[in-house]
Amino acid sequence: MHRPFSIALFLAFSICAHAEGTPPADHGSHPVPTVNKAVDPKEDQFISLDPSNPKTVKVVIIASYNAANYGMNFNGFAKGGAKYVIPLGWNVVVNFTNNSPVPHSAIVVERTTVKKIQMGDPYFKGASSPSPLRGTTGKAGVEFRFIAEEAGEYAIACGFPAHSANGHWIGFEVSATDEKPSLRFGAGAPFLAK
Ligand SMILES: [Cu+2]
Repeated sequence: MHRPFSIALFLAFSICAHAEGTPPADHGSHPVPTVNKAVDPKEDQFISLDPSNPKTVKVVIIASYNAANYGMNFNGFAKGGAKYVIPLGWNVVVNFTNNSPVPHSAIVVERTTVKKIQMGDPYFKGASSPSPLRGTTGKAGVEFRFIAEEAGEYAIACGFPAHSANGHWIGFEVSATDEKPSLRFGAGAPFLAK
C-alpha cells in the first residue's frame, strides 16, 4: 500500500517544519519509507580498502538505511551526523543503494551548498549516482567512482529536490594530511578503513 507520490511530497515539503525526532501530527497515515530494520550501523559495513588497487577506498552508501530523519538518511545518518575523510588523490568507488520506494540519490557537493533546494553538478567528475535530480529506487545498487583530487569540506548529499535541505546529507572531507580513509559516526572516534 505504498503511495510513493504522496510520500515524496510529504518528505519534500513537510519535514522542515518539524524538529528531528518529533513525529509530525499527521504522520500516522504515512508509512515511514524504510525496509531495513537494522538500527545499529557499523562503520566497517560502509568503508573498506580495495586490496587489489592502491589508494582506492570502497564506500557503501545506503539511502533510507533506517527510519532516522524520516528515512532521509545515508547509512542511518543525516544532517552531517556521519563523516567520511578521504586522503587527497585517492580513488573513491561508491556503491549506492536505496532501501526506500521514495527516490533518492547521492552526489558529492561542496559542504556549503547542502541547504540548496536543487543541487547542481557533482563537485568531482563522476561523483554522483545516475540522474541525481530524479533519484533512483531499489536495492540493485549502482556504482560510481571519482578521484578525490582537491582537499576541502564536501558532503554526500541527496540530489532529489529539497531532500538535502531537509537533512539528507552526510559529511565528506578530502584531507591533505590524513593517510588513511576513515568514517566517523557522530562524535565518535574515526574508524580507519581496513
Ligand atoms: Cu533523498
